[in-house]
Amino acid sequence: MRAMGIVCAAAVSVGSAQIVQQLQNGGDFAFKFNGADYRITGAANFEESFNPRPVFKLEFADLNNDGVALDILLDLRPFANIDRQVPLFATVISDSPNEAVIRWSGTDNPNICVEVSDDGFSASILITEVRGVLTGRVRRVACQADPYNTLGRNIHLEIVKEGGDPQNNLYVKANLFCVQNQFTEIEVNVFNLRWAASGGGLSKRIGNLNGDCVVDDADLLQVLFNFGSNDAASDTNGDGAVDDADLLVVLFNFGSTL
Ligand SMILES: [Ca+2]
Ligand SMILES: [Ca+2]
Ligand SMILES: [Ca+2]
Repeated sequence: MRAMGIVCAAAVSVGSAQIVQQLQNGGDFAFKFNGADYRITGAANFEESFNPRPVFKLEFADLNNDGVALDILLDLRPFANIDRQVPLFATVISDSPNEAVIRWSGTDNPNICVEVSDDGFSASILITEVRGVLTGRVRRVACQADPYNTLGRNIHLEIVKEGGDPQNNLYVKANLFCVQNQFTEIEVNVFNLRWAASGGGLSKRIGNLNGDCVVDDADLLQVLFNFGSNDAASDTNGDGAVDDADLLVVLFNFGSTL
């Protein structure tokens, strides 16, 4: 009877949690960049556009230790082939059981000389400053297949861009040819950002091994059939072994659904 009590409590807590907690529970999200425009001013002057990029997965972490584990490292490689990750820290603007608004923002001072190549622009530049802000509205949707086929589990949260350029932009300060003086300085303003994302779902960490919308006997059987092996798909805590710890994770969360 005691076990049943734990099972019921877990099932209720997932369904009624605030959206921010639900997004955090997923551990990561799929980010789709659909394009943007950018304006370069200073030592060079022109305007161009970024094309859409393939979907990539962004892991959540609490990088600034403020208790909100929704911070991300935005990889610049997909955008301009720049080997640098910019930390964007999450701020919760609003939160409820059905909808939340989250802002990711951060500043980075890499001081690295890189060869950038992108749609319409190619040069070596010294990047001195990167600033970014993304604002998204997170909405609860029916638990369903990940539309971007990236996370390896079903999702139940979609994230759409919230607000205009002030809430969604990227700024880069750099020097052409990696020579730092006033004659080589350029500023890059990225605007009209178009993006969308999806996340949430029930993660493997809480015992949803098959990636569907419930922790149930299918997950339990998967642990039992792989018990004693090192099957990564059945390893809830990622310690390389399928053992009683994983079995307990499934049992404690048994009945959790979205
Ligand atoms: Ca944080
Ligand atoms: Ca399942
Ligand atoms: Ca394990």
